[in-house]
Amino acid sequence: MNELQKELLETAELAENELAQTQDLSALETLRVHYLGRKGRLPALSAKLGKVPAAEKPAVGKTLNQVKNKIQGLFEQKTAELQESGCTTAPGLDLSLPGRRRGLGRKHPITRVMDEAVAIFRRMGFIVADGPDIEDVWHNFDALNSPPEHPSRTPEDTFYFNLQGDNWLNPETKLLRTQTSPVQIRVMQSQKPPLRIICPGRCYRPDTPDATHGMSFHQIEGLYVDKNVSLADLKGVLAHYAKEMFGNQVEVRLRPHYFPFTEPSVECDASCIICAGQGCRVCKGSGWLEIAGAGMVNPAVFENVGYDPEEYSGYAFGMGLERIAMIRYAINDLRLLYENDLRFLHQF
Ligand code: 2U9
Repeated sequence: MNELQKELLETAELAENELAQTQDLSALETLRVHYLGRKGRLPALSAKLGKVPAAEKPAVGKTLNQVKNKIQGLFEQKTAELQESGCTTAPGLDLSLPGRRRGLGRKHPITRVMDEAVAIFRRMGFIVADGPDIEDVWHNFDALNSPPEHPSRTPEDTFYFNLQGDNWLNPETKLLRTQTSPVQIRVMQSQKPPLRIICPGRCYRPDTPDATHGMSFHQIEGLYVDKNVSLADLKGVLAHYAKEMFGNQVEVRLRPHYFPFTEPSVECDASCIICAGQGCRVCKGSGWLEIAGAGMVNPAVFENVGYDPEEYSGYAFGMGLERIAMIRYAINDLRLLYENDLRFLHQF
């Protein structure tokens, strides 16, 4: 058999194999150009016919025609096949399949705890107030009676913008708020008592992240200012909040503490919801869980915003929401809340 004849038969076989594997019209067209196009494989082989010895020409010419017809026939057949099956695009796309369902979203555990706490305080007559995450030193520290030497004000414990020398002591320097208290300062500057507000929101502190610390956290702070407000009013509100949030059997206790913005200051514990006060791993054997810091607004704070401390008194409290979510949903590592792993978040 002549060399060209062999080549022609090999080409026919190759084309047949490749066609069998083709699943869509655009790939088929690419293949057609490769074999039958003007600069394709068959025209190239046809050109070689001129150099075949005269005696062999008739036989080789016949094979050439047979191969050309076969390949053309195969292409026509495959084109019809693909058009009929409606498969005009990539393989694996079945247009008759139903669409993909969008997964139902849900609230992040922190958002759930925040919404719930807000709802509890709203039922007690508190109004939600909002303010900027980027604050200045005056609203975040000075107005709250925080002394310049307080360690929480150093750049180790607060995120400052454009830090230069000791400009973090300048009242105008910008920072990321370390608590939501500056919102209360702004509300007091723009409104007269009586005032009953809560300030939920994100706060920032440069901690090294671990199981119980991140670089930001969420808080709800509350403030009530009126005539003749007492620590008993504060305890009543915190007790009612604890019962609503953790269950009716929960008791609260206040322990003395110190904050610059409140005087006297307390920390508020709720009886442990895991062991009902008996002592367990979660409450470290004490039977109590710390749920908030609080106190009577320091008269110096009232003076800073232009309220008369002789006429008005008030209480304030603050609580971290991550801690509540961790107790509530038995989460042992805070970082799980911020990794955006839907396998984790979909459980709540
Ligand atoms: C004004 C006056 C006083 C808000 C308060 C706390 C006590 C407190 C912490 C709880 C856990 C912060 O999230 S936490 O780390 N907060 O202990 N916060 S009293 O006092 C105010 C607020 C505004 C004008």
